[in-house]
Amino acid sequence: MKVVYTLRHRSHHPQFELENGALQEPFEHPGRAEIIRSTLAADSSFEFIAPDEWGTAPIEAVHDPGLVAFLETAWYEYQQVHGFTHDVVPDIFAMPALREKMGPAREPEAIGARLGWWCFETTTPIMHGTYAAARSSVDVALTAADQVINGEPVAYGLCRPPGHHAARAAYGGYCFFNNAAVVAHHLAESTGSKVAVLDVDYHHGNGTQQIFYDRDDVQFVSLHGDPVRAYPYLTGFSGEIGTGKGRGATSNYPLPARTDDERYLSALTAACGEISAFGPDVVVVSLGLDTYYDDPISDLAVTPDGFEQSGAVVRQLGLPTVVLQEGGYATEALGENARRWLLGVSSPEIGEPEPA
Ligand code: OKP
Ligand code: ZN
Repeated sequence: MKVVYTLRHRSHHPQFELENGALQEPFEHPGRAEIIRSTLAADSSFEFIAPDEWGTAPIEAVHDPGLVAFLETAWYEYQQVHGFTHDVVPDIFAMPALREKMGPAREPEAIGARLGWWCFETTTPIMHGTYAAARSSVDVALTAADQVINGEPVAYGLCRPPGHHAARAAYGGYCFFNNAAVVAHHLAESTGSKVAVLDVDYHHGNGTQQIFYDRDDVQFVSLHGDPVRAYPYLTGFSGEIGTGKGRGATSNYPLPARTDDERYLSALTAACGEISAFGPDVVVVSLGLDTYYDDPISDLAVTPDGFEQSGAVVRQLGLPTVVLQEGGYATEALGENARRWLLGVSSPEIGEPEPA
């Protein structure tokens, strides 16, 4: 299988995450992508290629150009005004409730306030190399999609930073640009095909869901920790099914804590049944491995065998498949968990029913 990777992800390396009112070691760090890279590199099933450069047009096809422009210059503007050398996070948020009865706000001019205009939470710091890394992550995703357009049955984009929380006009949740949404839109536009996005990250892919919520050419199907208890809390409920002509093209499977392989695979099989019914030409997988039983920020209970079987369930869709890395924070296990999922999705001998 082709693996698209670049070391440019390393220029985004948060010093901290501000969570629960405290600074803590970042869960989302360069070592995540590096352990996946080294684990796959040691297995001859995987062949590495570098990403092409795609520019900003495919990003601006799904994101507000103002978000792209902000992320391109935010660090430099912050330097000019404050001269700080540490990572920056917002200290004010543009809550619509603040201007209730007074009409909507406009984007502020002060850089500190602009941070809270474009960002929705505090665990996604910006530093010098953030924009370059986020752009490279999109390039990785689009290059993986290009492999599939050119006939590969499956390709893997080792994206970092992740993307599925990035909304049309807001970043957060470790995500800046929505790699899966950029790819799904690119596939739909450039090939005229119907696309399914299957999001198996522990956290609901609010950004991807939002971007396609009113569209009938891109389906969004997600399995995740129930937002009653799990980040991002505001989306991912089972009643969210799309709107307008997109009604029915969104499906959510909120899962209880400690969901094990058996129950996870049965939900995944149901989700894949909905994908087959939609009849897409290609599937994009947002591959979060934070459903792992030992993930430090999540509470499901999927094992490495469960990951391999999950990949096999997706392979049985029989569709060209673009797999994009999202979360997964049990760093030591992350490379092997990715390897097992990818072997499952690409190996005919895995997951076939036992001969009678
Ligand atoms: C990104 B991905 C909760 C803070 C959560 C952000 C988590 C982002 C997960 N107190 N911090 O979906 O793996
Ligand atoms: Zn996640």
